[in-house]
Amino acid sequence: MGFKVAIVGATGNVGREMLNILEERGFPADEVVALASRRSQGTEVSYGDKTLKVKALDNYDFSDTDICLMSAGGAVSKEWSPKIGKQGCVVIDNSSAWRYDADVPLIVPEVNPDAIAGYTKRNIVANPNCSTAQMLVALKPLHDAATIKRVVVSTYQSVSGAGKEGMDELFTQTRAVFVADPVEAKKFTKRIAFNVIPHIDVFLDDGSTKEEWKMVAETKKMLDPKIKVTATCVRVPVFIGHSEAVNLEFEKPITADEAREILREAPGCQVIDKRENGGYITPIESAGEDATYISRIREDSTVDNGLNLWIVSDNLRKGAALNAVQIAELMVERGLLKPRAKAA
Ligand code: 11C
Repeated sequence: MGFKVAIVGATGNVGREMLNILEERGFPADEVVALASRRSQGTEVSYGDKTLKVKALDNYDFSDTDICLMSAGGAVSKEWSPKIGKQGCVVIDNSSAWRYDADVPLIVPEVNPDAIAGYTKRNIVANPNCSTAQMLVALKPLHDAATIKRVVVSTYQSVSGAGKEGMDELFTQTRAVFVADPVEAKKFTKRIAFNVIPHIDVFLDDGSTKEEWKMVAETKKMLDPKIKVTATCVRVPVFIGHSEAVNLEFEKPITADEAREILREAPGCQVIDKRENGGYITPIESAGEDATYISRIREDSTVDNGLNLWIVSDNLRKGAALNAVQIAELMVERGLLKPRAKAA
């Protein structure tokens, strides 16, 4: 007997990708249910060669559902995840609502799989922010080898991180520029077409943004609370794929060649690092792929034991939907989930 899986937010960018990935990876689901707000009730979404009709979240009974993959934003998750968890259904939540709660594990399976055991307190597991997830897939094996002291990261984040509206805005503005129509900014604070915007999520009192703060807090929770992290997060006119320029300072010496060899063997990582024209990854090539790609691995001689990396991944997959499905797979592998049928 397989599992009954519900996807909340099934009509969004990440929800649709969750359905694709469950099917592609052959997740042992007997039944998959697509849920969303009443507004989307009846919308059709694809799950492999099946078409699912979206049902309304607010009158769905979770008592015979085993796993809920939730990607409906923080407010919906705050309200619904505890109620769903109390019905015995494990919630794997893609929002930031529960990530920093001490009773909720925040998991990237390649980084901190053992922390999954903590899910029992609330029946909720949190999925990290996309920028943190891909960075830590690459940093974990290097931290194990030489102990990272400090991370300086600048991100180049695609518009799909801001949802379908973000993608539509890049498309519409680009077309408007070409046909000399007025360019309107709605989703983003400034024009994104042919521009970059150093602002993602809200501003905090210290001048950083919440997106930057998330990279700090989530790295400390998942990898090591002793690591110092400073981040600058920037939106760029790319549809899919987040890129990151990362500077690392280690406690112990590590050469670029050693780092390259470690990353070649590391789970989830793919090294593309030829020092020639085009011998590196760009976000376009990462779209639709599962790997976290690492290029431009080189020593930084301006600090002791310094390295620079370029890290790219599909933000909708490893940064969101794939990681959520991998968490569900981890729970199945560890025998933490057992299919349950509705009591007769
Ligand atoms: C972006 N990283 O690119 C964000 C999207 O905390 O899960 C994901 C926000 C989050 O805009």
